[in-house]
Amino acid sequence: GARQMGLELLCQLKARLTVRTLHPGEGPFAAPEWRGILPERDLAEELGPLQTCAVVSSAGSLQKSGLGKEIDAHDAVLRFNAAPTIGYEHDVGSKTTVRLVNSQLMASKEQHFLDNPLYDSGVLVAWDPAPYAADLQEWYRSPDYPIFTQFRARRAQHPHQAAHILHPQLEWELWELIQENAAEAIQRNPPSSGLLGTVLMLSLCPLVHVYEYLPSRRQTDLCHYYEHFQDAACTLGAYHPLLFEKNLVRRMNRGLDADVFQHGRVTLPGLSTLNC
Ligand code: NCC
Repeated sequence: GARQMGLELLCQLKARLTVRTLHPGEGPFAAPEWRGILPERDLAEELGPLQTCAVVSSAGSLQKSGLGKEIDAHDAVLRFNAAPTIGYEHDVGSKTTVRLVNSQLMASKEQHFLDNPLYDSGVLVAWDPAPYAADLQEWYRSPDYPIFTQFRARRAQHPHQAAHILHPQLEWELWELIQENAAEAIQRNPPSSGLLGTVLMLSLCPLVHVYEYLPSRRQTDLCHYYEHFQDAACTLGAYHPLLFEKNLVRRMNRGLDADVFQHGRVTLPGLSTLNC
């Protein structure tokens, strides 16, 4: 039945995905300008043992959710890009354990990635849309946005904050899985930060709740809970194959459909708990 299919999907994730950050000294990161830049410890060591993790999408439908307390009760909370907590605690909580940022944001003048205090809490994990099937060298030569210079600049200004770069192999491994499980050809762009962050937490945590990635009854055209900007593409996708990603997560959900509808909450078992 449907639940069995969901477990099979999760097992495919576990068997096929490379969920890790870059190690010091590998490939192009052996160059002298990278000395001391990439962390010696991986994310799992950095965060210590975790039982429950929350992934908080940036969707406008988090407004008036009242989910803040529930979100903060998790051992670790992952947030995305420029999503703030100050002023939005009631709906999204105040704890930030990991912040996943895309390279477009890192390079954008308006976002002030190097000095906005928004980026000071938690461990940063940076990612960039790598060319399809590229190796590290090829990606290093032509990232989508200047992730590498920005990452080094951030490390120089904040030497005590842990910061990682996501291994880009994950993007296209996930994309292949999304494509195999879709009924039509999807756009050849990497998955959204939302799915990457969810999979990252599935690799670190035995129990993961994802909030407002699958839209609840509060679904709205409001793009983000923290901005007056309306665009249905934020929820359904344009560049990212969002609709297809979300369909995959819907099938993997172990929680009730009513929890999605009422609370925007998806429940997923961590990859380490699966007996595949
Ligand atoms: O908007 P964004 O995403 O930062 O949102 C983070 C993740 O939350 C989920 N989401 C968001 C809004 C919404 N209405 N529904 C949702 O489900 C998505 O899973 C999304 O990934 C990104 O994925 O990195 C993205 O980043 C923004 C933008 O670069 C950053 O916010 C920085 O300003 C992209 N927006 C634009 O390029 C204009 C967005 O396409 C993807």
